[in-house]
Amino acid sequence: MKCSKCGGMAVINLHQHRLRLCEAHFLDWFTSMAQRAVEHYQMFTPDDRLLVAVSGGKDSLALWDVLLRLGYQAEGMYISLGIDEGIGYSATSRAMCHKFVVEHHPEAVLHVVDLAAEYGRGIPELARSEHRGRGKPCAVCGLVKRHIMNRVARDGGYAAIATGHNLDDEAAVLLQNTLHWQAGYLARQAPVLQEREGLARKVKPLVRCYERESAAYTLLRGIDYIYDECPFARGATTNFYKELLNDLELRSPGAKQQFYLHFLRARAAGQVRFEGPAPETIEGEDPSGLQSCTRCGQPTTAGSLCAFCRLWERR
Ligand code: Q46
Ligand code: ZN
Ligand code: ZN
Repeated sequence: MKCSKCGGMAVINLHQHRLRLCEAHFLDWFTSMAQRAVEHYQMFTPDDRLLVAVSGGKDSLALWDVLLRLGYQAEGMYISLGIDEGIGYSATSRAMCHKFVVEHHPEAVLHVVDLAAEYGRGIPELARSEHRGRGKPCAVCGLVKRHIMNRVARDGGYAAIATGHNLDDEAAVLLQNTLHWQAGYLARQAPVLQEREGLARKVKPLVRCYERESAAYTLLRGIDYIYDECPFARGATTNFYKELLNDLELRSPGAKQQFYLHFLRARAAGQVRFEGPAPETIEGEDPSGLQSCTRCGQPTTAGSLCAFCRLWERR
């Protein structure tokens, strides 16, 4: 298999783009895909300070690496969730983030918030004391992560929070929302979520890259990452939709990309419009009528205390 650009030995076949690329051309291509998304969706400029949400996984570390190589002011932000479940998930993922800095970008800044050390409990204990958890701690975890990221971004004056969501993630969510006709979510699912009422701007520079491409990128760049998924992600419904889309992609290369990018284009052109109840905000509540939490100052509709602050009231 030969590289479409230089005729050298190709290491990856990008069926959906009809491209086969050697290592050097693939690394350039992946980086320019991110840069083009940043420009196309007007995510940020080189003058902006960014907070990159890193989990120790391939997508977020690939994103941080790409942004630093492109010269952006990108600081990392890792939240230690206190998840062990017999595989030391949080300890290993945190170690991967530190290893990335030491081995690839010793000048980079990594912020770490340790949930148990700072607030007294990790996600598994919090989920046990909270009705949202009901055995699956992901609802509580999502709330906690959104709140802490937003706090750090706001307190540090960052222009945006960048996350490593890739095209597979976005297409799976889109399929799920479409099958359930979740109009509020379909109206809002986007590569950029604008800043509003105390909620930081959020951007996803890898939305045009497939998951296998970010995996190939980290491998070729020699970036070590945590291979295990969070133990609580097993059986997640998003994985089911990803598998469906991967089957489709096998039969029809480019199907995932078309599904997602054509949705964005059609909505931007006004060819499709969605209206519906607004999706969850930072505390998991409707964003209309927001006021400030009396304890932390973040937006809430829940009365004087936001959902995050109320979490810590329960035992
Ligand atoms: S980290 Fe948290 Fe995820 Fe683990 S507990 Fe669920 S939400 S699965 S991305
Ligand atoms: Zn080449
Ligand atoms: Zn609060």
